[in-house]
Amino acid sequence: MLTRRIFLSGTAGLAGAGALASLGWRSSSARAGEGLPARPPGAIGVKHELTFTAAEREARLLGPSGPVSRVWTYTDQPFGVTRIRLGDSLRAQLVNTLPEHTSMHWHGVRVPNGQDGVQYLTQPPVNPGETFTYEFTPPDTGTFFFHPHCNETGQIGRGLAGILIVEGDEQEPSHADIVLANKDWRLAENGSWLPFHTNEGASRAGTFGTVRAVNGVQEFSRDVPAHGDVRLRILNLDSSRTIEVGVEGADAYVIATDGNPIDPFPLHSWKLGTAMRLDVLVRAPKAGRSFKVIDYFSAEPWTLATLKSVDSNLKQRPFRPKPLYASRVPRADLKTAERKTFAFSAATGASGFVQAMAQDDPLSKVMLDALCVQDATFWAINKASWPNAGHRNLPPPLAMLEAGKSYVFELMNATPHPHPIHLHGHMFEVLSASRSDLPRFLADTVLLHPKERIEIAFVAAPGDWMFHCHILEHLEAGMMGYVRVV
Ligand SMILES: [Cu+2]
Repeated sequence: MLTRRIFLSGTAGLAGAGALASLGWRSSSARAGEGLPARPPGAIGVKHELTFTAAEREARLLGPSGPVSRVWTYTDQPFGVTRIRLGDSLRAQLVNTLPEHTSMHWHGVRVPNGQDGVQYLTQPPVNPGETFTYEFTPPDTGTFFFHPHCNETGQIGRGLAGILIVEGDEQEPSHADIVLANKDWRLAENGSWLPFHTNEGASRAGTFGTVRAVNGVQEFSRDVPAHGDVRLRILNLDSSRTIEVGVEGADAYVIATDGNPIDPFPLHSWKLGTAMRLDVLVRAPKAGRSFKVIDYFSAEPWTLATLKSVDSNLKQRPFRPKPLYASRVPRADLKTAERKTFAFSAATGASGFVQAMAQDDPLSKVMLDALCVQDATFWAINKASWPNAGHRNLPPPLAMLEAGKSYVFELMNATPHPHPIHLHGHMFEVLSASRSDLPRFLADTVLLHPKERIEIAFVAAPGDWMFHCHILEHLEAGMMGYVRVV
């Protein structure tokens, strides 16, 4: 099942007493996640040898008595959860039994570039009948996921995504740890798939599903221990939909953004564009009561999950979440950081990618295929659109960076639509956002609102790293590029 450890034994309460502290934002001079406790020396890591078979499987997505749909998944169920601990290593074999090529991109995990799972850029496509083995030791704790990087609308649209949790960040164990993966299904009434890509959606805010779901089901609910501390790991795995997460019926604190620990602060609401995650700690109410996780971004508030308290041996006590152990992400030196500007806009028609690549550039030998992009181009980054099927070479990088050097990227949205912007292989600090009132936080994907300017800072790691909007139809229609770090 999708949860584990639903009832931990023992009654380890939170130490100390006192009224609910008002934590509020940290002052603007504080860095995201600074001042969190250091992690005690860890245990020796475990080696996990796992097999993920990308396959077509049957699922009743419209309910237990509904028709069968043919999902594409890595495991028996969509969005299977793999849990490891910090220091553990992963040897993950991808077996492709699908009718088209695929890969596994480890979203948010700071992997070596060769393990990043981007067809054509970091590895050859894994063709039908082939296997590919990924090997790495995740350097950070947190809530991550993995997915293919070509035909993302069609493959993720059918359910091809998995969740990776790296544990070891809790000073005090929570009493329940529940994954909530938001993803709509785009289904006809007979359970067959509707087109995942439409020009209408791709040129606007994306094509939306017809059936809302969390963890694959339409009304997700779960029992939790009364008065327990419930950790919710909320992932937005949808192709298009932005959600704005809140909790009703219980006190809730944000404890991590995209898996990165943050000084806990009360959750009012938090927007998650596609691919973004939020870890929340909720104090469950007394037995018989329930609390709800709500999406306020919908036309009407939408219940993502209902959590119902059942009898436990925990006592009522003050709720003051202890912060998670501090992040290990290297912090940019803002005094020496080099600034670069990226404008996200509609396609100009002028191709930024026609400049020829040097013959000896290894990428010039690599050809794109029609599976990675759609034939219509609507979007661009710095006036360059990711080439569609008519262009056989990868484009040149959007920027050349120096490994180990600090950068501030200024992201500017020149469109009337929000774009969740993702940089592979890094966690960056969100320094400022012109249209959002946000604390500083660490992230791998940031929601860039219409006409907004956002500054992010990071230390560059070597490799070719994709840099793109995570609305899947937007990246397939041009809003994608990469940076080269040498
Ligand atoms: Cu976009």
